[in-house]
Amino acid sequence: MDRIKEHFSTKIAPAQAEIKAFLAKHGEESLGEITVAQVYQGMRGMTALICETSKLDSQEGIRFRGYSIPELQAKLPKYPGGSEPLPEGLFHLILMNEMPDDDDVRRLSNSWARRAIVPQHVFKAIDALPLTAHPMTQFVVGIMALRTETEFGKAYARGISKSEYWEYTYEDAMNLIARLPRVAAYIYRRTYKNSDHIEPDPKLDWAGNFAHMLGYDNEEFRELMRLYMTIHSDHEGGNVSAHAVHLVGSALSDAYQSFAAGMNGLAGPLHGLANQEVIKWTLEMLEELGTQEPSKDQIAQYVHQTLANGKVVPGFGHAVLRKTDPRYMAQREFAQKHMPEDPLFKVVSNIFEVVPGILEATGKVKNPYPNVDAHSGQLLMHYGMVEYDFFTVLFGVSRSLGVLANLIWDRALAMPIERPDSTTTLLLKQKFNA
Ligand code: HAX
Repeated sequence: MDRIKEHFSTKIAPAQAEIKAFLAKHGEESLGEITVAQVYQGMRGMTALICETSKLDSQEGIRFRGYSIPELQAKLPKYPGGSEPLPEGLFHLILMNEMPDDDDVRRLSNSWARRAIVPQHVFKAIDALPLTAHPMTQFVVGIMALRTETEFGKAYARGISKSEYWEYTYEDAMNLIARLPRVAAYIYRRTYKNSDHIEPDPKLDWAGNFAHMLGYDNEEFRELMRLYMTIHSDHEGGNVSAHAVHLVGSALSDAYQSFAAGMNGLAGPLHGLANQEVIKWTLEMLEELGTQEPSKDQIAQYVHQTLANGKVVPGFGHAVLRKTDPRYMAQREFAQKHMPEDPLFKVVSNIFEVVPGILEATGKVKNPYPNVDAHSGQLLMHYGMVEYDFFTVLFGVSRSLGVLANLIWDRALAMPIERPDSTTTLLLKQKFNA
């Protein structure tokens, strides 16, 4: 057993015992009532899942194992000479519930570099798709093609004890995390760079190597990738991608199958695809207004037009958050530090000032403030990554850290198959004599 796995294995029995004792004492207590509206309206605010790795507060935003993003930026290990947190550290923190040191992070970088070999048939499966296939479609095909490597699937077919499930899930999760940057970079280079592929550099960290394989080898872009991969990783358990992975995994579908399900959820425009929609909407606005420096009045007019056309303003609003997303602020600070004069950053800043007031005035948008997706595209565009259809794939690579850490815990804690109850309008009306 490798050292990381061995370290994780020591966490399982105490966590199981803690939950068992808690359930024995408080298992029958109520967490509150479920209203009819909640059942019809996306289960909003209904506590129905356990996610140990992170927790979202509507006012404050995300905390990973109790740490806010600014705290992570201060405390997580950095690449030598760098100032952004390393995603390896984030993964260690959320999986182990322990702040990592430099050795922990180096061990993870090395483990993922060792595991990063992608079989040729994965590239062939992607190559079978037309270049017009959306990068998220190519990504999901790549993930499913990787599934030939499933350790869990093979072990289950052989016949293993329930107590061993986590071990094979751990192997699949670690292999998948290690291989995703290669698959994602392959899709990028194939689709936009004439299949001029770049070999990995195993001496680099996970995110730095990803930047390198994408073809962006300057240190600032690597730093952006480290930050990006850290802050997009996990957003508690109920968002579409996290919940989809947990749900599908609960049927003992393996990490590849579960993660592919989550990525199909991330590919929806109300979720992760919003990061491409934001930049598309912004560029369309600039084109329609015929200027790269629109005034706040011009932006306001365009926002009103978007709403009048029955569309959402991408990058704004959230199902849980009721304040500006700290992930947005972390990206804004990166822009202020590295590219304060970037014209597109100025447009994004003006949108940030204009949109909340307009959305608030509609009287129906519960959160008028920007979410994580309102800023990421501008940062990528600044470094020349202009192919915005690809942006959700970057989000997906990062999201693997959170959802797969959770999947390992799901199997370690022997979480059962998920099967909530459903009802019908007729039954509800009968229940309330309506
Ligand atoms: N622009 C226009 N209208 C919006 C809006 C926005 N940005 N956000 C919410 N609304 C509308 C909703 O469409 C809804 O309208 P109807 O009553 O006519 O159906 C109404 O306001 C109430 O919605 P809500 O309760 O405030 O929001 P929800 O919890 O239902 O939805 C969404 C949350 C994020 C899906 C929503 O705010 C939205 O569509 N935002 C734009 C898309 C986006 O940025 N998505 C990314 C979210 C973050 C994320 O997951 N990233 O991956």
